[in-house]
Amino acid sequence: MMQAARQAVEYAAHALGFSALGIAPAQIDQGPGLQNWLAEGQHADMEWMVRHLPARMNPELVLPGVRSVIMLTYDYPRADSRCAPGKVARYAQGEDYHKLLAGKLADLDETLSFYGGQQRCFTDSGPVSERFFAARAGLGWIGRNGLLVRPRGGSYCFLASILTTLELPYDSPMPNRCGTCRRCEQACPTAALHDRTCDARRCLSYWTIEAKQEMPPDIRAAQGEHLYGCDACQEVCPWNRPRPDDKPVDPHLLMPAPFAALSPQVLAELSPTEFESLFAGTPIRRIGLPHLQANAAGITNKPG
Ligand code: B12
Ligand code: SF4
Ligand code: SF4
Repeated sequence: MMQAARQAVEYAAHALGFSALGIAPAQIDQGPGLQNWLAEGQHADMEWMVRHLPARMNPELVLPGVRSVIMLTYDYPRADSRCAPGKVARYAQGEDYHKLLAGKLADLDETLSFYGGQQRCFTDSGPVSERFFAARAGLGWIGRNGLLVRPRGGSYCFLASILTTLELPYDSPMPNRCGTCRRCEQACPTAALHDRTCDARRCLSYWTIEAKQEMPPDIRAAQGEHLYGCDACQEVCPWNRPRPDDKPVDPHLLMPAPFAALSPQVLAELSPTEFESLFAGTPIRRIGLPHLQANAAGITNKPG
């Protein structure tokens, strides 16, 4: 019966465009990594991470009776589609993935309910250690850039999680294949990577997206062309090189042509109406116009 539930959810996930699925037991020691990271203040001002800690450490608090965590990957583009200066992280080039994946996860929830399961589904939105469970579910390993890296497909993917009360057949973790490579650590413009995670206080992704305060001068000096997010620690990863068997990605995640061509100078001068019409329904809208303008100004105001 539980093998049948696994087959059904795998089949449905594949049909919905997920690139892989793995399953881990829910009650499993996650180690001290997250607590230590928080205790050192590496979360900067993301205080919600502290509030989530008990639930992150104990999935039972998120879904009573939870037995399994189903982890899924959904691929986003490997190519940087901007033709104007100013880099936008690949994950944020198209539509908002939270909305795109929510409907698909609701379909998988329905499939599992048919087998008697109760579920809670998340993608980057809930108190679940998504990278930890993805690695434990055998989808890849945690690279020195802190991300889940897959032997086929590298790290350019979203993770989504389904907590379920069903006890499903589990997968085994795979060995770490970073070897002696340290390209990601060397490529990080702000030296934010240590011990297979990044220190948000130094990470350009944090400063260009999440931060509620002004970028400090040393980070501003290292901002380079980064307009929204940062892929520097992924661009250099050998596992992200294009492969002949790469499948086309969901067209909803591709960058619309008008945005691809807008220079940081033009973005810094956008009106609220123009901002809405360009970015409604995209991850970029979340940061709001003033933050995008500050990021754009940080690129254009650099001494030549
Ligand atoms: C907070 C957060 C951020 C913060 C903090 C970054 C960080 N260091 O985690 C900021 C805003 C900086 C950020 C940036 C980015 N993020 Co982010 N982020 C998150 C979020 C919400 C929580 C991550 C977290 O808890 N971090 C704290 C660390 C300590 O916890 P952890 O990474 O889960 O670490 C656990 C494991 O790694 C494990 N562990 C550590 N070492 C080892 C070793 C072994 C052997 C094992 C088994 C386990 C293990 O222990 C830890 C505790 O459980 C997750 C979604 C989620 N709910 O998980 C997305 C998430 C990690 N982010 C994601 C992405 C795409 C990014 C960016 C690439 C976006 C961009 N292009 O700008 C960058 C990459 C930065 C980087 N190199 O990490 C994806 C990653 C996809 C992938 N392939 O891994 C996620 C999963 C969102 C999603 N659902 O798709 N992010
Ligand atoms: S996202 Fe950029 S700043 Fe953050 S750890 Fe990776 S390379 Fe460094
Ligand atoms: S760049 Fe090298 S060290 Fe970093 S994640 Fe990729 S393989 Fe691992």
